[in-house]
Amino acid sequence: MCAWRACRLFRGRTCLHRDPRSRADMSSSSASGMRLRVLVDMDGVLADFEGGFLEKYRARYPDEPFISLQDRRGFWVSAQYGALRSGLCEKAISIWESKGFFLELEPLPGAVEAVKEMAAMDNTDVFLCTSPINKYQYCLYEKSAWVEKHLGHSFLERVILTRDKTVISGNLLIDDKPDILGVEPKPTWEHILFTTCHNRHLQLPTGSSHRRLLSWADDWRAVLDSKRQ
Ligand code: DGP
Ligand code: MG
Repeated sequence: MCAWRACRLFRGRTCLHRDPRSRADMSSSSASGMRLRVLVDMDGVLADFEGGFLEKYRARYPDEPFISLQDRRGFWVSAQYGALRSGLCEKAISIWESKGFFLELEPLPGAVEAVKEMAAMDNTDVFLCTSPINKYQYCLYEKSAWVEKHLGHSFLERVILTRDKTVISGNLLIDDKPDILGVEPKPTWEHILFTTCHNRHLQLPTGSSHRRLLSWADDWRAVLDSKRQ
């Protein structure tokens, strides 16, 4: 089947666009009937948001106190900096609102390799599901540019930018944010908490069905397999 479909746009223009399901593994998917859809967060999971933030914060504000990665607690960086000293909340925000911040983030160890391997697996659809900051001037562009730079052009088909991940359907969501809330009270995905400096010490509620990945060296393949049963 042709990978390119013609579609008719408003005002009668016709364009060609690539069908994201037109991959070689489509035939094997129809045999098993079950495709696994994995949503993978970017900041704190693929891209080293915390490390990049700390480096740039210390360079721009060398005389201000800072919070080492070991001492980071809580998802919101600005909240912890604001509690440290008045005025630091705004200074923290100024870092990720700056040009180049998101594009220059380093990939976390093993992240690029893991996502590429995952995307090449049979019956597996990977999407990058990330929440942009509201100051969109640089962030929106740079998140896509980061994906192209580190994962390649084809992964641009896989980028989902949303402030509410609960409305996105999938089997798994690998994300470092402990509480992923939104308008959908029962998201379709199971949240796998990806461990990073701010959630490392967090005690997951007893009896909670929350599962963790400690890093990309952890057995993410087994997590995917557990959902294929
Ligand atoms: P995600 O990784 O998709 O959950 O995106 C969360 C975004 O929020 C990411 O760009 C990091 C950013 N972020 C981290 N701490 C703060 C904060 O204190 N305030 C704001 N506005 N954004 C933050
Ligand atoms: Mg994140």
